[in-house]
Amino acid sequence: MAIRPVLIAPDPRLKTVSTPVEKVDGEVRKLIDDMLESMYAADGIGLAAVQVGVPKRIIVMDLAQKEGKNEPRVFVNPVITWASEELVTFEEGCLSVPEIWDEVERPAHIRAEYLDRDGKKQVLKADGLLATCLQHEMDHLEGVLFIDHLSRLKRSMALKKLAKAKKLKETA
Ligand code: GNR
Ligand code: NI
Repeated sequence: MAIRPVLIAPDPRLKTVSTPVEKVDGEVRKLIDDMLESMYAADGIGLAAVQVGVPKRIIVMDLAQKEGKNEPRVFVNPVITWASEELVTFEEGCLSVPEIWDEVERPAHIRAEYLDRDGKKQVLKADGLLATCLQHEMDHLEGVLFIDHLSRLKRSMALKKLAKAKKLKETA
């Protein structure tokens, strides 16, 4: 297993639309394991493959990791089959948009279909943090970041803050 570095916005690779996985084989499982290790190392609760520079439709997640438990979840080729009209607002952050948190409104309840780590088809009904996080990760598969859901002013402030942090890092 290996920790892979997470791409930081405005890296253009984060805007790539990811392509479906044709077969969940050993190579894909190795990528999944690297993604889980990279997510845990970065203290995130989710990670899309494109965030480590691989534009494939793969997501890993562990919503329990803050509690020191291990409940890894894997979603390959996920599709949202239904989303509620009811919306909910969550304060979101992103490993690719460090140190920026803001409220995003999304459907409160969703149904999804995906392949698991064994390539087996699964269906899921989700709400709460799971629904929000899955939608956040599925946005990554379309090249969309949570700051793209904010007002233009807030998005440009976030991008300015990222550019400033990058500059500081380069001169450090
Ligand atoms: O670690 C993460 N926390 C988080 C909090 C609220 C809503 C979404 C997330 S996902 C984020 C990790 C990440 O960037 N995944 O793409
Ligand atoms: Ni993210």
